[in-house]
Amino acid sequence: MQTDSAITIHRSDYRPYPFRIETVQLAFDLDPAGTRVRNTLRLQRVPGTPANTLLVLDGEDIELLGLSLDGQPVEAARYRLDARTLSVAGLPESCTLTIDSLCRPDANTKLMGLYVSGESLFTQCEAEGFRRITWFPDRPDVMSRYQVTLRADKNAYPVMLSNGNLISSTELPDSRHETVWEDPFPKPSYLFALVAGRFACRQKTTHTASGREVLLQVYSDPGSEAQTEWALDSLERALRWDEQRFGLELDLDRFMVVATRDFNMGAMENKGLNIFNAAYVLAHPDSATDANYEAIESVIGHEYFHNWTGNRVTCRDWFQLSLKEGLTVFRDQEFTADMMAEALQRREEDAAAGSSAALAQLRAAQASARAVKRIDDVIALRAAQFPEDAGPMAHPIRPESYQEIGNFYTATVYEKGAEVIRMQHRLLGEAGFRQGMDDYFARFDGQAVTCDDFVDTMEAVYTRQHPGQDFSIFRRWYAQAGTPRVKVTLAHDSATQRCTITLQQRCDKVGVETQRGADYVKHPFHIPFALGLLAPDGTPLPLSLNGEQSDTVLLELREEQAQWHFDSIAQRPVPSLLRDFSAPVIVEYDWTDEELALLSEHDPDAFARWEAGQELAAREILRHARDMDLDEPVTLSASLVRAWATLLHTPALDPAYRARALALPLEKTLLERMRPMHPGRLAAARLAVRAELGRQLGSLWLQTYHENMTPGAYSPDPLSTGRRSLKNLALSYLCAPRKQDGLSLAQQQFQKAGNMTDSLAALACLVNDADTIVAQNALGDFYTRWHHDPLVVDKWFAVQAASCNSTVALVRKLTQHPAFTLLTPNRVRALVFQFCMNNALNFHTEEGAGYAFWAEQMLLLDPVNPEIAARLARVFDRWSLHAPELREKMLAALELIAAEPSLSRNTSEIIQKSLNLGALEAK
Ligand code: B3K
Ligand code: ZN
Repeated sequence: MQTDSAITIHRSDYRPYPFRIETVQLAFDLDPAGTRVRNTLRLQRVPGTPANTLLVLDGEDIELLGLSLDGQPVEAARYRLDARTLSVAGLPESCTLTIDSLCRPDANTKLMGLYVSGESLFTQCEAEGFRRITWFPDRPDVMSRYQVTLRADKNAYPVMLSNGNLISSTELPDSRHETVWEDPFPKPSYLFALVAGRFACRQKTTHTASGREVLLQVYSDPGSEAQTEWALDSLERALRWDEQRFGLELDLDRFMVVATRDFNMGAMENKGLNIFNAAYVLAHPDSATDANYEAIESVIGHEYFHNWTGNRVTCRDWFQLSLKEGLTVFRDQEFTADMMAEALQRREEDAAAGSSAALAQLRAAQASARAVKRIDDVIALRAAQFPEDAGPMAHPIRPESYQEIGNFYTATVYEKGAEVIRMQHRLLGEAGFRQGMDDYFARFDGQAVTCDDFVDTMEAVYTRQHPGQDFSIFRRWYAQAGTPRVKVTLAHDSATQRCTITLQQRCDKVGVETQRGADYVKHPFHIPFALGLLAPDGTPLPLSLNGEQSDTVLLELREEQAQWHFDSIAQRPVPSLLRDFSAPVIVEYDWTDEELALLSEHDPDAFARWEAGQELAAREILRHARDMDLDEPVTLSASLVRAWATLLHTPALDPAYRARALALPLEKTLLERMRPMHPGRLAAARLAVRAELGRQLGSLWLQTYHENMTPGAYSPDPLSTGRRSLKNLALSYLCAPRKQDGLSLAQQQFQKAGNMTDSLAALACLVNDADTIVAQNALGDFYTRWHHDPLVVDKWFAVQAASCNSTVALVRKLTQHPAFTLLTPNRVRALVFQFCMNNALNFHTEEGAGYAFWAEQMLLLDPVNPEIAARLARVFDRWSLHAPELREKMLAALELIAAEPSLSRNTSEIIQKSLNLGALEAK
């Protein structure tokens, strides 16, 4: 493994940049084989900085063609060039530096900097891609005003876009043309963008709250214009929502979204010119699923919201990444929840005119809409972030150190970061939080700031609300890693009718914390813990806390342990814990199965109600994974079957909610509770439980399937998507026992489906549970119909890669398919990631063929696209906790990669951390 690049950067290393760069002028002569860039910087030494201070600019994989200072070439003795920096000495206090350079977009497979996708040119600069375009202080606290001139062949690149406003558009000789763009807002280099190529554009004009006319545009491949309506509508909804919920208006005259097929992440919030992975822009009912529609709205919202939380107020350094990401994820989560509620509100009129059953359904959906969104977010957090927070990459939401910042766009920074914001929202209340946000913008607009700056503004509001209290303990969420565990003890005294709740927290050292020595002590967190109590018959009990009465109380745990008393409680109650998932913690409480069944039927908190049923299922699956002879049929506990039957029998519950309640917990979440870990066994146990629930409750599933049809034209509204999700869940249970009646239903649905959600759900059932020939025919038909649409071809790869019938041989063969390429991250994710990360049953086999396949793909992928390779490397984060027969083969695969001499900095950091921590844990 290369060691020279293993430099660790620490948060405490931060030093302000010694120069200001007021303006940047960039002129591009665009050509995929060699693009020339002229970069003209207006520089000013920061007052008080020594006159001999070197100017150090970042640059990578670019060729220097010329360097001049105030119009004169800089002599060689005055500058130094190495593989990562250009340093210039002896600069006057203020000057103009001009740098000419060359980059090769068509050789750029990393998709960072300027690159080619299809026939077009795109950029991606966050976090450190701008330095692959030109030399610059490529750090977020250097903010400048940009003017950008783009020149290219007019036939090949009829559209040329950059940030801000279009200043001019000029024809040039030799069928070339030029556009000039100016961004009126100072920005860091990571928000720079350009796009050039041939595009279709869907657009509309609208007015901001203050009455300014703005142009909204969505650009995509020619021919895909029928698929951008939802994205453009979503953009307008996002604009409206930010005005209404946060009082934040669009600050530019135009806002552009451009879709590309080749993109490392979901999308990028470049000022006024968002660049998107096509998967989060393009949608048509025939080819996109309900999940795609929801994701598009959410990602469009996320990037749009960054315009304030990220762009207007940005990060001082990359350790502060969660300042913008956690906050913006919180905002996009709220946006989705509000959009669901609003869409249901709009249905009121239709429903009022219809039957009382329709109205009842609508009421049920309205009652649980926010809980459904909350459940989905918590499922994702537990599957991705909890394991991360217990493994070698564990880090606080504000990391202390990194080798490669690209590795820190993590579930922790994003999703746990959003939870930390949500806790502040819960502690302050909606009005208090809004006040805090208003103060944040009033104080920091136009600046590059820290997480502490954000918490300061929230703390000021909290202290006004709760005199004498502050966020000094709360701030530990930013500094300490790991998922705290909260152990709950309930004592009841029937003589005094008093119930006492004790909360006790602990959080082990994780990740880099384990290497900080014995004198590094972790301190208790400030945990807002929402609690309710149910009488043994399921009735919610009124509780009083701080003089207020309510069914739910918010306990604020700040010490290692604290106690609360509740009086007038006649019988020992059943506790409903961590309602609405009020903090990102793990609850420890020994409910009996009967108590869980009671909560699953009666808990008025929709989240805790869902949680109770999930815990019943989790216990069942874990028990089988541990004890079961995998060849024998499973026997299910009566409580689980009864709970599932009750949920199926309760049509008054919203279908979307029931779909979540009746689904089984994810393997990734359950695996954290299994020692030693044996993902394959766990997957087999989960499948067996699903099949048995399918068999025992067959007629109820069938009835549910038929009751939740969605006739008529496709609509991605929450009522229809909820019904489809329940119907398709029922179908998967019906197919799980591999009986003909279920499979015939799947075949029928596959043949007649009027939308991709139903088509893909049926295909998945056939691929997983039908005979090979039936499955192959369905896959063949699907490919024939959709081979021209890359996003659907991704689905075709993914459904095979994730199938319980898949094998290493099959997946390896699919890597030879003409449609497979390592150059397109979506394709790699659809096949290689799906298999290695989402197919525990066939990836984690004892003979180790899956691990050999992983190593083979790592070695191919790392030189092509290190950012994506490093994500794949994380498959073995938890290697040392696995059963010995798996662990040894995982270690061998990791060591094989570690031995590669020219490994990227990205992958090297992941592998090294994994090996280091694993070695400690294995001791
Ligand atoms: N801010 C981008 C992150 C891109 C980083 C890629 N290395 C996406 C987002 O969170 O909106
Ligand atoms: Zn973001």
